[in-house]
Amino acid sequence: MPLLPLVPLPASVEAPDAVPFRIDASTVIEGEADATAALSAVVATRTGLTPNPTAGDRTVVFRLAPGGAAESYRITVDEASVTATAPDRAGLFYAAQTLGQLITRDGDGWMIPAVTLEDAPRFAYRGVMLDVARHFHPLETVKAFVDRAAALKLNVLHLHLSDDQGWRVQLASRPRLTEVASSGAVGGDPGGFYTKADYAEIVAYAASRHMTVVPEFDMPGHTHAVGLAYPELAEDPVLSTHIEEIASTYGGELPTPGVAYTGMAVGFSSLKTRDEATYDFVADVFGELAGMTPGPYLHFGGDESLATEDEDFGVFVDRVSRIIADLGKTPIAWHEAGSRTIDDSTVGQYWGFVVPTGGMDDKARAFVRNGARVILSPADAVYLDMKYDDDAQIGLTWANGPTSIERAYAWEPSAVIDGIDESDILGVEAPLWTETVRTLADIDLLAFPRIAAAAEAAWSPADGRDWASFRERIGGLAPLWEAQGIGFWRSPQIDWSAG
Ligand code: TNX
Repeated sequence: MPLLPLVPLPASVEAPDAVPFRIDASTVIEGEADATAALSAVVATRTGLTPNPTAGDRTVVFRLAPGGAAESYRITVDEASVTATAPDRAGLFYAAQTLGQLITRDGDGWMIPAVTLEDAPRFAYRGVMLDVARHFHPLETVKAFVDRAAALKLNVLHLHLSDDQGWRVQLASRPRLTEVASSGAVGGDPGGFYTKADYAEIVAYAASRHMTVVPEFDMPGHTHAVGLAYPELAEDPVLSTHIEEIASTYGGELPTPGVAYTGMAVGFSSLKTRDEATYDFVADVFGELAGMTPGPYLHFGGDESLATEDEDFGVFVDRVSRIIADLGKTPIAWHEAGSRTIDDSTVGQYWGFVVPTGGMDDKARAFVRNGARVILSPADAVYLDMKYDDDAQIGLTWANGPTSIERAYAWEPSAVIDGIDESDILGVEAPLWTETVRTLADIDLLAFPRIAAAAEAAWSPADGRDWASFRERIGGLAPLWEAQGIGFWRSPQIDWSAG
């Protein structure tokens, strides 16, 4: 018997050898609205059928029922009915995603096999990040990415909204950020920005798929674009051999004050951390962002601030973390900020390797010592922007060379950092940086199938995870992904089923 193509792997599945539930034009899908909409959409995409919700003799029902962990759900499928219950709407939405993956076809038509299934997430924070700064990605692309991520039970969309190449969200308090500093991108490609209405639309769209938006304004480094809009806030670029090497390897001009940066180097820009005007800026941009963001987190970056004096970096991250906490939000910072005095509530995001190097694990442990938790984004496992292999057309290789699907899968969150155990881990996030990524097709190619590996690390019980099983299960998802128009990478490591 082939494995059921369920990703992330549910906590428990029993599949008796029994008559399946048939899906045809008279199948009724009823109950809680988000879940019925989600399943109806998958049924239509996968089968071409548009079930009639008012008449029929076989019913799928989504029903809230108390009991069980947040986001958990139960499903029973037999010949006569499909029943999904959950304590909350997110759980029912995830039940719909699971049912969508189970839809298959035999000689008699479309069906869902008989199963009894219980499921609940391992971690509360299950994220993907999209860098909309190196390349701008329009609203429709972001929505498509949300649909893809939510289908894998990911519940956080982290948007990297500012970097050296551009500022991507309009703010009334600092209008020049988008008027002056949003038109560029890596390689001289067109830039762009989200209006406040666009941002609200992303937040609402994500919420309808049970995803929380975590917005990031990266600082004090990664801020060349801020200097285009407000030159008085930014230091001049600091050149180094690294910056010169990147320019000669990948092309692009060296960073120049007042000129949009279109290259791929990092670590040359800094805000003026000793000027009070900078903290007025920080209060404005995060204050306005807090008002636009219903979710609990605001990310302030803090990574790779190589052009900021060490002592100044400490003062800066301390003050910014407090500004955000005073806004009633929980700050998140990349792990570099962990070695400094910061607001105790600050969550750390670890981007070192699966086997930590260079003391990055120490920085991550500091957040836990403060009493906060850590998000794991080990770069050589979950960075979706790495090449799959040396022949890949797009992607980077700095994270220990190319990242195969197997390497993206074969890591265990609680084993990455000594002293950071299950209860210290808020969750797992897979970032997609977009230096080499221009289109939704590029996003699909790099994200799929590795995003599914990250989703399984975030959702599934540790003891059920197994590469051979994952390999077979994602192979079985090919027909669904094809029907959904997802341009996944057809790795020769996977036996993609024809379905
Ligand atoms: C490192 S990891 C970065 C980004 C780059 C990325 C490319 C981290 C917090 N920063 O600035 O886009 O590598 O893979």
